[in-house]
Amino acid sequence: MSDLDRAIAQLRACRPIPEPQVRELCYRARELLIEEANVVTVDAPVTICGDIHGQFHDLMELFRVAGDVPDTSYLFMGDFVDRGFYSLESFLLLLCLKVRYPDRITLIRGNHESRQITTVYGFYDECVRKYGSANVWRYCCEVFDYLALGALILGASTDVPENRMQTTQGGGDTQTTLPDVEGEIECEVLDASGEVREKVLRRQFSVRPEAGAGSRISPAPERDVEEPSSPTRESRSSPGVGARPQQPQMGSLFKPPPTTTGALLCVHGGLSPLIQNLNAIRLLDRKQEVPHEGAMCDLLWSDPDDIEGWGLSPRGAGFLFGADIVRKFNHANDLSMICRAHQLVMEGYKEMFDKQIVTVWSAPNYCYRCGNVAAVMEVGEDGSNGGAIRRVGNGEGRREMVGHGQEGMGSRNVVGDGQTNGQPNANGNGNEGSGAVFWNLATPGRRYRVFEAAPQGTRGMPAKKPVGEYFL
Ligand SMILES: [Mn+2]
Repeated sequence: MSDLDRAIAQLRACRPIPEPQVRELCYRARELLIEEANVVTVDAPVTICGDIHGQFHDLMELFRVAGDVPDTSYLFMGDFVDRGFYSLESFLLLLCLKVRYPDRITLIRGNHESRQITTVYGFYDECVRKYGSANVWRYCCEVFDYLALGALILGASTDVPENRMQTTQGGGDTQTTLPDVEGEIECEVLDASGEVREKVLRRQFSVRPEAGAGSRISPAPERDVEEPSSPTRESRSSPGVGARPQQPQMGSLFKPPPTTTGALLCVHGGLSPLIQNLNAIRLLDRKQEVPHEGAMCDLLWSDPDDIEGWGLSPRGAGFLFGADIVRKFNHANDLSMICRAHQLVMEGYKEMFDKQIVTVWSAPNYCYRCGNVAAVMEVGEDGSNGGAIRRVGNGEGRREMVGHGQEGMGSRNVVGDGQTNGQPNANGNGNEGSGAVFWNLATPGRRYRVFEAAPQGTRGMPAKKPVGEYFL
């Protein structure tokens, strides 16, 4: 057994490793992370996780529910530390796994991976308490500076991913019986035991079991409830999920939903008014403490909100951004979805803006008192390879369709090199005037696994009340 495997075993038991080992680990982690781009590329299939906040036992529950590293490939969207009482063990375990299985786990930076924030919200105190000095905190902060700012998931499928964590209890299929439904499943929600809680068909129905009364099939809402309705917005919105089924009509504004999905951008917080494309993120000098303002700060601090355009954030850092900003950014960068964390959501995940952005939250019963459930999001791999858009996110509005004829051409305004398809959309080349219609890409097939806080033994109970405002 290597030293690293020994350290992993020790940390899995929630026992801190000695200071010289932390020093060595952080050194090796930095060597690895320095090679990563600001926006690291990750291939589907992958399981995407939100905030952990030092809730070590809940991180173990996450691995139990969604699979262990390296069997499952993971992407953690930051905020590993602060608030919970095991920031040290949580972060060091994730870091060990990163060094041990660099291609199976991706860590990106959250706003708490910062000297200033950890000094206020618990991680600094925890290190001093557990080691008697701030050395380990200092080593960890040096690693924070090297974490990537975002990740781009490529090769995602429009199908719900293969379920690798089937329940086996009862020796057979214990999946909740949902009525047979026709159509492609876009999204599926499972509980911690692997029972299907809800299935969403592409554009049509949401199906969920109801205790005692059998299953209920209900039409999906015309649009997400979060999105304010206005004629302008309606005409600009994606013809995808939530719209009424439309027959293919060449030349019409109302097209069938796109059959291909683009890349997914993962960041901790959200977008920035200073960032119009992914290359702008790639050009940042990230190897520093999180600045108080600017593009790097915004990516880690911003939140989506039901506003138009940009707004001031009540957090005092980053911005609020509306559906129009997200739609335009996703279109310009060939993204099918933005995944982010950073905000507590009671259901563990929340899709907004016609499913163009999702918040994933992975700290159940946040701060040991919020009563929320947590979730991870699984994205599958596009095995079909048909019509997949492989070159994405280059920020130049360039798109390629591979291996699709009429159907692909009709499904959105896809043109190789700046020609328009006789349809009123600028091909991402800047002239998005008042008549522009955005045909955004199909959302990826996805599965949310929802889980509750791990049972807390005496070790797991908080020793004191967490401090500060909940939304940080
Ligand atoms: Mn955060």
